[in-house]
Amino acid sequence: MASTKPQLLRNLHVEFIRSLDNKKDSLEYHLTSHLKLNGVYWGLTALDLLGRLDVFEKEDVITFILACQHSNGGFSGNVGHDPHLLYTLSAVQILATLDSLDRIDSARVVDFVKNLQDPESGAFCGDIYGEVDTRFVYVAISCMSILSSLDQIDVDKAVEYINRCKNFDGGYGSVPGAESHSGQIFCCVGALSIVNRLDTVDIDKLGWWLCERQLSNGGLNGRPEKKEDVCYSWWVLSSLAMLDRLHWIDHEKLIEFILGAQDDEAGGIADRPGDMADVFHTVFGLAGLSLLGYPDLKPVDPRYCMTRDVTKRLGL
Ligand code: GRG
Ligand code: ZN
Repeated sequence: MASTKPQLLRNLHVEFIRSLDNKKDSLEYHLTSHLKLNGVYWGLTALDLLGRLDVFEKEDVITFILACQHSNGGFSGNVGHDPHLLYTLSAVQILATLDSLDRIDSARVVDFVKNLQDPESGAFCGDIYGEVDTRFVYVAISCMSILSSLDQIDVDKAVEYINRCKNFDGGYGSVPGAESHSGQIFCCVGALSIVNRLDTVDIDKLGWWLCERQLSNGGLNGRPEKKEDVCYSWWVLSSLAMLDRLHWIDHEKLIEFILGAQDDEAGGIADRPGDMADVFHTVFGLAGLSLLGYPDLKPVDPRYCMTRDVTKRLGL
């Protein structure tokens, strides 16, 4: 009997991403226009994983990115919005993926990032309004590493701050004392991995906590008692990959869960089977499948969420 196993709907996903820019009249387009730059990074990385970067008009993308840069060096999520660290990393990742980092004055970007570090605590704010979160430590470290400028920030202080966010269960939260969450764990483990300080992680305890995120339907949740969600196939798996504990997860069951969340008519991947697909869950579903060794996807770098092609070219 023929196998009924679901397959990756590669061409449909390419069409789904291609169509995102044509939906300018939709409510969804307007609700997400403030983070368009993030959306471009997710779509571009999904296409790179699929080996289909040709779908994007490179010069159009670069023109848009350059229009989002501000005089202080930071990037905003769309033209005319306020600059923020989150969009600054996406801009740098997009340009790195397009092999076009030489199109920006990276010294200005470095200045923007380094000015957001608190010299006392080592933490980073996301922007001038001062919200602090381990996401921003990761973003700053990833960005500086891609721009070969880690020496421009206080890495030891940043590591100290991350260690203050470590919990009794081996995980990390958004600020000291906050509950462990897989998204924040990716940020802390990713930052520590980039700066070669995984020696500060309680690897077996954290690896155990992370593999306990797999539920009986194969999907992963982000913390105990929560629902499974395809994006944790990235936040959890990439952390396990950096800790060299990827084999602690049931690969077959997770692959089946991710493939079951595909939209088999319009393409794209949703947070869980039956929900509406979006580009965020599409890229993290594909990146998760790549870590699981699914065929014909480019290898992804668990530290950066960019293909190994890109990080190798950068010498990372
Ligand atoms: C380059 C990949 C990459 C990332 C940049 C922004 C960032 C750095 C990382 C975000 C990490 C993070 C916090 C991810 C979690 C996102 C998410 C699904 C949040 C939902 O949280 P809750 O509490 O959901 O609403 P649960 O699943 O706990 O119910
Ligand atoms: Zn999600």
